[in-house]
Amino acid sequence: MTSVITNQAASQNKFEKFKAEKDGLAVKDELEYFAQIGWEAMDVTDREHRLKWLGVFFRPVTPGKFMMRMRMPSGILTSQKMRVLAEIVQRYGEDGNADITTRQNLQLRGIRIEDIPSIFQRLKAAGMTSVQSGMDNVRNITASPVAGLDADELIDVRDLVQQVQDMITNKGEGNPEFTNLPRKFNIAIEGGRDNSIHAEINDIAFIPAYRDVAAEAEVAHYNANGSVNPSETAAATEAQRQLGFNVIVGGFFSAKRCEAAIPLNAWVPPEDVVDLCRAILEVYRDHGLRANRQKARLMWLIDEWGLDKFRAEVEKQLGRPLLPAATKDEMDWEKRDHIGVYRQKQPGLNYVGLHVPVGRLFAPDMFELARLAEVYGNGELRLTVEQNVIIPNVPDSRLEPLLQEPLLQKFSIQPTPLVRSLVSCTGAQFCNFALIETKNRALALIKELEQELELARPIRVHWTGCPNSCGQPQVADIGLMGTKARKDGKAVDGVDIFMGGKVGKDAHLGSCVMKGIPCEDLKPVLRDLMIEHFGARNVSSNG
Ligand code: SRM
Ligand code: SF4
Repeated sequence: MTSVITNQAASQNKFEKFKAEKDGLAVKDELEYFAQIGWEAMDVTDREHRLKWLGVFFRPVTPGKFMMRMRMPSGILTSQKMRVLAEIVQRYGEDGNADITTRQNLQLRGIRIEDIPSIFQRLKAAGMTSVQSGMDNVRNITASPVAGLDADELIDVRDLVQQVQDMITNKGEGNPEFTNLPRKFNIAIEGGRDNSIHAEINDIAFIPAYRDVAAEAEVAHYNANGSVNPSETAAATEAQRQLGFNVIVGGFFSAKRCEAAIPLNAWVPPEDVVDLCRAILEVYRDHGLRANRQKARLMWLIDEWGLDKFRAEVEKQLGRPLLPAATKDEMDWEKRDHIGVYRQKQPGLNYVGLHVPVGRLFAPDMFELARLAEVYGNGELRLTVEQNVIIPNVPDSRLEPLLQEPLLQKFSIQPTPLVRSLVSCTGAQFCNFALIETKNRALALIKELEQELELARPIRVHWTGCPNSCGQPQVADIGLMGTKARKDGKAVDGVDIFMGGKVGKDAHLGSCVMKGIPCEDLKPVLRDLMIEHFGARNVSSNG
């Protein structure tokens, strides 16, 4: 079934026009042809837009060297998969690298169009896909990076995440049912207690919550009889509580507007997650606003309709009523960053979180990570939304030798406190939306600050190169958003500063507190903020 676009205004938007002319996914059958004619001869819309439906991104900053965005459900991959990806980027020498993204994913760089058909074959053989990872599609589905390992988790969501991805992408082959959404769409499924997925910034997020079956039975009985029969209530409490998810919807960041997700007032058992995702996506696909791309994310539809109508339409699409949300959810921990060594729920096993500075990997790092995962763990690797990597399933007896491995000098389990929590989007090195360079600048500046400050605790600094907010400055202790500032009458690289972001339990978004700080003047500003708000001290003032 192809999508039904009911919004009449759709025809006004150039993106809607080219999607209506030819579905993005159609370029899948033309890859051999593109490889033959080369990137310069390709139709511009195919090259710069439709290829993103396959996860292949033309980079105007590095013409001819494409970026490939994978899908990594729950951020999980195997050593074999990592090796295949390493071999791909290795081919491109200095141009090739890979970034761990803020959605627990990998993006490969340096890719030539002539290699794409064979790369796709290799990805398929290795059980990987990059399909529908860009443009008006559902992005990588995030989950706790320690799903299935964490002794305190409530629901192991790995299977669910895979099922949702399979439904949306037709098991990675591509699914035209969901290739013409009004805009991008983010889904996250949390099974743990610490909101490791930033639930609040997703279009749909599932949050663990207990439905109080006993209380519901009591209310139902009271409604039917006007009184409560103690013996029946006692029987109902037998079943006690049922574990499932509360659902929140509409969270997003864009240059125009940023919103935290709001409760849908719905609780679902795990077995209904796939169906509910499908129903919400269908409602969004068929009724989402399409006239103006700045007003097309799910929250704009919820605004237009009101939450009650939106919920009712979702129920209609689902074909059954939704239960109301549980009164409280179980996200009651501070957020963990998973860096370091931690015991797993499986006796005698540990997971080891390695810090990857600003998420940047090169082919030798990727081969080494694959080797370490095989030699010390069970070959599995996990990625985090903080752009780091976890080696799980390391037996106690293998821990010490793992910690002695040379790669752990580069990817430390004990990074210094500011570097530890640094996150950065791609920035001007590869992204044409960027107003400033981010990753290298972020790392250099934070290292300088570490020389000058003593820190009481990690401070989460997020950099993002433009107002699109891929680096999530609104969730940071200190968020830095690229802009053009003025200094001595000239336009220079600058940032707007965000503060007040809270992650984990009771998460909420930070807001802009200072505008247009030139990057060359940023260090003292950050130093003062860290001293004033986060208990940092000047190294020189110690004695
Ligand atoms: Fe993003 C567009 C990179 C996470 C909001 N994002 C882009 C593009 C594709 C623009 C482009 O074509 O150059 C960037 C690719 C640059 C490159 O070469 O790497 C880009 N976004 C990224 C990544 C790689 C940042 C990173 O370094 O980690 C993240 C990839 C995640 C993934 O694996 O899929 C990434 N982007 C995000 C997030 C964070 C999140 O999802 O938690 C957001 C904010 C949350 C949200 O979407 O609500 C985000 N990206 C955007 C937007 C603004 C969306 C909007 O509604 O206006 C754009 C621009 C757009 O879509 O028009 C954008
Ligand atoms: Fe590019 Fe802007 Fe996203 Fe950074 S925030 S990756 S500069 S679009």
